[in-house]
Amino acid sequence: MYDDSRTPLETDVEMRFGVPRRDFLKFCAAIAATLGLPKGAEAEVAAALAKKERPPVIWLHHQECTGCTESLLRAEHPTLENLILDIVSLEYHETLFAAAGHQAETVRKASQEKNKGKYLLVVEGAIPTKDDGIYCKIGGQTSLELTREVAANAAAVVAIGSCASWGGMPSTPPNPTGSTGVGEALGRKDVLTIPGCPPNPYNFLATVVHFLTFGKLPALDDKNRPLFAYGRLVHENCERRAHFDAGRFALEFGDEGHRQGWCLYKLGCKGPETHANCPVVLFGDVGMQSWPVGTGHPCIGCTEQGIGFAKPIHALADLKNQRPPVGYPKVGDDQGNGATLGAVAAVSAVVGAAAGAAAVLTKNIKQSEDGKE
Ligand code: FSX
Ligand code: SF4
Ligand code: F3S
Repeated sequence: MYDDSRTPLETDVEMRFGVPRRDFLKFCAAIAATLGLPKGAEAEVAAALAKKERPPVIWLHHQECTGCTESLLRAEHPTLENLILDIVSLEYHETLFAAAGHQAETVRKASQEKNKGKYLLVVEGAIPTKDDGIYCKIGGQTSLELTREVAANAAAVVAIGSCASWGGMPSTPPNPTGSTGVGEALGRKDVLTIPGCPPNPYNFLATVVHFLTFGKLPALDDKNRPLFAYGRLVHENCERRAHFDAGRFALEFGDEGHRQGWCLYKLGCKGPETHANCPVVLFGDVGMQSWPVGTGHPCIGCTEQGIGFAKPIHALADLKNQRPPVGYPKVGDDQGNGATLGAVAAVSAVVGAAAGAAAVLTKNIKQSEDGKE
């Protein structure tokens, strides 16, 4: 039945985004929540997204696997094509462009000229700097030359993924091409970073939405990561945290503890020293366990420079947080067995602490370097 209660703006939004108004508002609410905005801010987000002006974006690729773009393609709310067509104006993207060769480069140059000082430069992949950067060339220019040229007139530069943020996988020793991140390659301290291999697409979407809604980039930490996404350790929000606090660890892949969903700390989980919102935001919109630890794999610290791709996968994490969360997450089976595993784990934590077990478990615990507990 035709719904004539909608305003022209709302009808316009439905037509532009190709989704029902209710889904559009749900997306705005989810993004507002990801950004940590107060209740009611979703209306501001919706109003900003409904505006017709779309910021021009030039997206460059260098040394990488294209997983960053792939993870964005897997974001469902909205899908990338909605994002491209309706939230930003994607002027140049090597993977998604239909054009190639001189045609593509001409479009990029024209956009740089037309949108001088107004476009957003998004960089995916590390930049080789050794031997004048000859190890990666696009359209006859080295990555270094191309990025310098496009960055010169950009309103802001965003490094998406760990490769672009600090070098990531391509920069692992012996780093034969001298790979590094965008900020270091350009000698700039103002490059916003969204690390992760791949990064969570919602963190990128939320950053763009923040830019559109408030006209500025979100608050950043000392590594230029948005605080809304990287302000907390993975360990602080992990669904297995109750097991950690109770001292229940998987000791081998496939052992009883692993199959029961116990803590992966002793298998090398780097959640206790890695800042990211993976357990809260999840990946791929496929269900409650769509993140590394949820699938039974230890966090490798992919968002954290000096941890991901640097520290051996089996090495134990440096614990930065010794306090249990205020409320314990519910863990596992509550199919009529009385107490849930989470409740059992919580009780065990108290008993364990009373018995002095916690002191053994947290022997190497130290305060976080940044002063947070
Ligand atoms: Fe790097 Fe992105 Fe890892 Fe891959 O392109 S952060 S290798 S997921 O794709 O840059
Ligand atoms: Fe979760 Fe890893 Fe922390 Fe265990 S060590 S609670 S698996 S983040
Ligand atoms: Fe990366 Fe760890 Fe999240 S490996 S994706 S930071 S859980």
